[in-house]
Amino acid sequence: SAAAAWWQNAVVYQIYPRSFADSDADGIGDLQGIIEHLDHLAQLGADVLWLSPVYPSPHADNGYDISDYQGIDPLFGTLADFDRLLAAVHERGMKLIMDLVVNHTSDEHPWFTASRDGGPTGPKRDWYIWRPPRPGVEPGTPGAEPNNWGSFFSGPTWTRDEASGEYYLHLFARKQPDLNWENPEVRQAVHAMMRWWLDRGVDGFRMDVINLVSKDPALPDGPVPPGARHGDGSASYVCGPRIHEFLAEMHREVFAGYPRRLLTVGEMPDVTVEEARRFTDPANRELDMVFQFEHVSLDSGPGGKFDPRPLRLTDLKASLGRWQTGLAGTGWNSLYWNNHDQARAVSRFGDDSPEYRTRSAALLATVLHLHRGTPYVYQGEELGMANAPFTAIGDFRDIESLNHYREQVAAGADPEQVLTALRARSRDNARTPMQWDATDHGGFTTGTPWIAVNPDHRTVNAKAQLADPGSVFHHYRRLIELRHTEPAVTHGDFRMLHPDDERIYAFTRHHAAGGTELLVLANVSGEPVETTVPDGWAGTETLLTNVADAAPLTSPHTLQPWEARIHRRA
Ligand code: TEU
Repeated sequence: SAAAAWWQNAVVYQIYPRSFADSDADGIGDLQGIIEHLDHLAQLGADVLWLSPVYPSPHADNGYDISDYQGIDPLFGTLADFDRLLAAVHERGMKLIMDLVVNHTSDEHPWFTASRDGGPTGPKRDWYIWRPPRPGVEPGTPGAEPNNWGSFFSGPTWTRDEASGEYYLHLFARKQPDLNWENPEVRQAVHAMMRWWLDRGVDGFRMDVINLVSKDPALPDGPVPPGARHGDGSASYVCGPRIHEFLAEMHREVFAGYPRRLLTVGEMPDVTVEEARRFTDPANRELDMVFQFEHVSLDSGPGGKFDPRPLRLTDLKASLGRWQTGLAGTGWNSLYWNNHDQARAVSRFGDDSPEYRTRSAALLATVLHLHRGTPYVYQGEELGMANAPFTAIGDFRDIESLNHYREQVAAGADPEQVLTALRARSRDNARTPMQWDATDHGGFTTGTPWIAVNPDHRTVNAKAQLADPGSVFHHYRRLIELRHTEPAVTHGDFRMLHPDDERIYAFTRHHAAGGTELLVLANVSGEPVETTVPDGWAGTETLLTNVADAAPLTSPHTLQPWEARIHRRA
């Protein structure tokens, strides 16, 4: 196996710039705001900053719709500000990775306007995916789309261009046309743009929906799930026919040209563990790691993410355990509960009531960070930030949430029921501003924030938590420190214990080379739970707990509500 890479021992902190820190009072976060708060990341011990998109964009999807890959949106600052940020990150011994969004561009990107306005025979037509209407159906009417696929953001994946009468494909919003990766000129342009950022000094990329870029050119209709309005085209584009070829080519054309070791992580909806092993096997020279979605899909019903169901702990353990085993010795896992697309972990998997909020947030962190892989912390997660108390549809900003609401209500759904699902699952839960202090708007802005700050910032904020050794922040800091000092956290073999227990999450990490073994025990419930403890662990050293008065480990042992503890033995 290849020598250990620096990112195996690293923790990545994700910043969603729009919601992190606003330095110029326009209500939207910016690069200068990030620079002013870099010490927060350094105090936490983060090794890498992943920056969600900061490129020029019409912001139909908050920057995931890019109109210029080689610039900075004036909302966020300038290229000079970016260079200052990168230097400030490097001065602190951290690294910075960019968000690479190349499944699609904005419809305002010059590539797309040229493709559209040049018409069917224009030189850039083939940079995007254009098709004539379905024969036999009146063009422009529902059903005339080239196929039946539904978009991730509601409605069909096709929008008609009036001038030519043809349709372009967009797996996401109509303002996010998909690039045609079959065209080698498109791939070359993407590679050149990536080299431009790497030459500027960035340390790698997080690659947006990168497993969707290779489509079966036949674009066949997909099956229509019961009750759904559109077909599911995923069989034609999830890890499509040429995906491994495209990523190996990107590795050759881009990454291989840099002597320094980069970090590349591919975001991959619906990726299987078998595919992930192939993507992340260093021998294949594709990617370092992927973001998989299995563990954040277990609490959804047949209707998808807006059809929430209670999570069974046994399902979560079976899933994460399979990913641990599946990539062991070959690939590498990314570990996350949260990002800018997911509801807040403490509200979704923990207990955000005043009684157990701190403890359950710290438990979730303990369990995640002690799995084998690279942990990702999403801004505010290290404070135990919770879902927002959204009341009306006017409180939401996200295109996915707004489109879903509009579509469901138009189809006759009860608006209150749709809102209930949005409150649990809307991406806006993750996008309320960072809570820096107890002042108005949480110290995020002195202007009017683009989305309301969670009113709980009066008690839940970075300033208060830095001053409190029992805070969620300091628990994350200690977990990161443990990863940096105890090799078993990074390298130990993972073994799940008690797989059938609905309340206990327990596993060991055995590091033969270091002669150490770790035991993680967590009570994922609000009741005390007695659990058996494997032989030889009673009385061992407690490395870290989330309770003030942790009793020495006995066998059996009764864990307090939401208690988590890490033990070590030689
Ligand atoms: O997300 C891709 C994705 O599949 C989902 O997480 C998606 O955001 C949605 O929640 C599906 O229900 C990536 C980005 O992370 C997301 O912010 C973008 O909106 C999307 O791609 C398009 O670029």
